[in-house]
Amino acid sequence: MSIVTKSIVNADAEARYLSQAGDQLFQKRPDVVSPGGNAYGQEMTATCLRDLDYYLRLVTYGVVAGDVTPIEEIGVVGVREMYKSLGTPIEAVSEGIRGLKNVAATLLSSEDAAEASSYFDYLAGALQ
Ligand SMILES: CCC1=C(C)/C(=C/C2=NC(=C\c3[nH]c(/C=C4\NC(=O)[C@H](C)[C@H]4CC)c(C)c3CCC(=O)O)/C(CCC(=O)O)=C2C)NC1=O
Repeated sequence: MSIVTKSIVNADAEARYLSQAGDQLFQKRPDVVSPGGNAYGQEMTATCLRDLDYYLRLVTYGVVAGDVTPIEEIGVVGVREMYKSLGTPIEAVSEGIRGLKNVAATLLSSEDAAEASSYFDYLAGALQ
């Protein structure tokens, strides 16, 4: 468990999580980074990746707790309304979380990836 957490939050790995998950997301949803899209422009794209970073960290809290409660309380409750008010397509946030999960599968051992994947799945499901 502690190893999963360590490998997820390791600073080098963190940058890889974000750039790879971002690439996957923007390939699948080019609209969000196109003119008029919610993550259009350098600053908004960075804010979008920051949100994915928050969620990556939240997944590690879940893994540490062995429970989805921290993820639910910090990252799910009220978030639908928040994203709606920001004009952020929540299903694209969910897609970004699936991207993080894909990257986790490439960076972690299969055992650790399997453990983390249930938390990514919970979060992606709760947000879509
Ligand atoms: C840990 C709990 C937590 C969450 C989840 C959180 C999210 C969060 N995302 C925000 C903005 C934002 N979030 C996004 C994200 C995206 N836009 C897209 O199209 C993509 C699909 C997506 C990236 C995956 C963007 C672009 C903004 C800026 C929107 C704006 O300012 O108009 C804001 C508004 C304030 C700010 O800009 O910081 C919050 C509070 N804050 C928190 O404390």
